[in-house]
Amino acid sequence: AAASPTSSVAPIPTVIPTLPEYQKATDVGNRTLWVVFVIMVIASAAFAGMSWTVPVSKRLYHIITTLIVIFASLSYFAMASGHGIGYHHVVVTEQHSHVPDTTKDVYRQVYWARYVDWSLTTPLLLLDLSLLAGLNGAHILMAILADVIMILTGLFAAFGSEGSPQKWGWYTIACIAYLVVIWHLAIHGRALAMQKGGKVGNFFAAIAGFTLVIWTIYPIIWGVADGSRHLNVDQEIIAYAVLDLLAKPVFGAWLLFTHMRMPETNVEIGGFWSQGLSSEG
Ligand code: RET
Repeated sequence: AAASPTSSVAPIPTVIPTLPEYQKATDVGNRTLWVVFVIMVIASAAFAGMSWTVPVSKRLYHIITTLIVIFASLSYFAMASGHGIGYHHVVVTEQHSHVPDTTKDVYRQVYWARYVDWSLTTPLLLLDLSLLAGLNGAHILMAILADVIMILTGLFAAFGSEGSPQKWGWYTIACIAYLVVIWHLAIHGRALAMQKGGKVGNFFAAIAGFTLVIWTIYPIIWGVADGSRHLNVDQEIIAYAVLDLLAKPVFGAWLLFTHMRMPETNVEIGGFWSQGLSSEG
């Protein structure tokens, strides 16, 4: 719709800016955040309570798993009370056939507190699974570092500009890091656990398979919510809430209850862990 150079009237701008749009959570999203906060607190108390039913030397999974839900409680408290939230700015151009194109500034909420949570809790979840499979220190370290790269590059993607390689570039890098995590746990870890044979092998295959499915939904939700804004902020909050409940309290309860009835899952860690300086039961 460009004005012709010989036209006597002032040229009509080809792009007309319109009012900015703010995409943020409503009461529905906010209430969801508070509900998940409460569930995470209950899970923290329950898992901590369970750890007192076993001697210190058998508490490693309890401690790791309790910390996972404590970190989740902290991040949900932050998000529900309005902390850890930023705005991502995008300029959206809307094309029209008979009138000039319009551009709109869109400001969408980014709950960055999630990434702080995930950068601490996903390594701890991997540690639980690594100990169960019997991975060695080198593999545990690589899996955890690849996981931290995945979360931090995911955070960069969330604030990446759309008209540049930033957003989907960082997203691709995060997905590659995720493949490294999958290789260590689902392929190498599974093979190791199966070598241990019997119950532990089967249990690892089941809980690692569950983890793989749940974790893989996160980048999909990210793509349709943060990435392409097909889900609004409330829907995004609900989707992550369901996943977080499955990945943390449900995963944790499954692990700890199975550990209780299956002594073969014990981690043999001597010295510093179970005795320390003053030896205690
Ligand atoms: C992002 C976006 C970039 C690409 C990938 C992602 C993966 C995230 C995962 C998160 C898992 C979170 C868990 C939380 C526990 O409650 C960062 C979404 C691959 C796998 C298990």
